[in-house]
Amino acid sequence: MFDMTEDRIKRLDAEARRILQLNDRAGYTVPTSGLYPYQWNWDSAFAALGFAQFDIDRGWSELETLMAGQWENGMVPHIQFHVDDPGYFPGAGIWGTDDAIGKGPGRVPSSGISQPPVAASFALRCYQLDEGAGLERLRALYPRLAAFHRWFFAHRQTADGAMVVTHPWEAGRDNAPDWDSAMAGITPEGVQPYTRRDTGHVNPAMRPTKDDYDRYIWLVQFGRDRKWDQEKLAAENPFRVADPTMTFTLMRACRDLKIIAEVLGEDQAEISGWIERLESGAASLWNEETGAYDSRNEATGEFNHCVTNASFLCWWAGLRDDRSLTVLNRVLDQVRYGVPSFDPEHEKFDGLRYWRGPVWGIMNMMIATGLKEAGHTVEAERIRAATVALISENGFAEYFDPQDGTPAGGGTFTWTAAIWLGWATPSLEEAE
Ligand code: 9WN
Repeated sequence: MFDMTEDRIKRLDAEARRILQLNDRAGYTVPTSGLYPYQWNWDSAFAALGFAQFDIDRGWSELETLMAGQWENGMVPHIQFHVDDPGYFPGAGIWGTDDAIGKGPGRVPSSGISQPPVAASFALRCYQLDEGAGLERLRALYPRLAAFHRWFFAHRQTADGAMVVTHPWEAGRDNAPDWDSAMAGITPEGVQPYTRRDTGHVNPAMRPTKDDYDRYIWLVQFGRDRKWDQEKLAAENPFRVADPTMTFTLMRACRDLKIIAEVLGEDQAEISGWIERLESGAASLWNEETGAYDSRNEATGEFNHCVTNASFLCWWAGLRDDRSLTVLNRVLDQVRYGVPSFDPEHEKFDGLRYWRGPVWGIMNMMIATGLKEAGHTVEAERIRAATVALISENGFAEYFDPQDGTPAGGGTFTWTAAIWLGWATPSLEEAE
């Protein structure tokens, strides 16, 4: 189905492998050098998927360094600052997690929030590529993965079982319109003077605005002032948004963790309970008015009326409820390259500004994988073919304009290379 020569496919595969190796810092992978010089949580799990296709040992070790940064309370932080780099802001000193409650001694310096928990899903993928030999590595990771999931239920759960984010960065969709209502409730007073580094690497029109950044830093200071005490943050943080990204990635991760538990002969009762809670949480995020899953501002209890790429992670989560198909097809018809991060028909759509319009390879991958598993092969293949075209025409960028494919953000990007190798590349079909 792909109009590409074998030689072209081989060159793209080689380029993707080269990017992973270029971003490899011996044991962990940076998303891209310059812009993101540290180990990010969900980027790292995607990197494991990419490495697993050609170097399974490196796939496992990526997950092992990621989980080694786990706090005593179970949280796996969104950034691990292995070596100091002035090219990124905010660094370890601004997060101030040295004396954070729940961190524990001897941990790698880190941020104080987490990110979508996709690690268990890619640990399972590593094992599927390494059955037998990988068993002991899977066994060693299991208690850490379980503790990570348990942390979400202890500290990120709404009354109805959905998962909240406590900072836009926690969702991994930094400036998504989902956060606008909660961000408007913050007056960023007392933010210490700072210099952004991201806009020195990337065109500012492709990045969040200053208004957003002031609030990002205000929220970091808010957490730091409370020593990242989750009890206090749950009671006082004005930013708590029930989020489909967190809810759906955790639901998938719990289903995958359950399969891992079965492989290892571990008891699955606790995980089954988690999945049930998440199913009830997901039900609470269905917005009849938009015809899609939505985020909800917990301060007001109101939906944000945002149709985003996270809305369509429902199939990745294992939900077999097809009410979102109509809206998905409407959105797919508006753009060329898969599922944009925001509804192209919305007045706030901005095709280049980060999570307010651009298309992201990782989201296309999770959405299409879920669709395929649910039997929606037409939509799944449509998204995959669009991603193959996108990357082969525009390279391995961080994200892209969904209409014309303009590459945006950082280049030579780890997770774009990873999903190429682990999902998009036509050479996977030949291997089948
Ligand atoms: C803040 C690394 C990360 C991704 C996020 C993406 C972006 C960071 C930033 O880059 O966020 O965490 O500084 O913009 O939004 O999903 O994990 O690639």
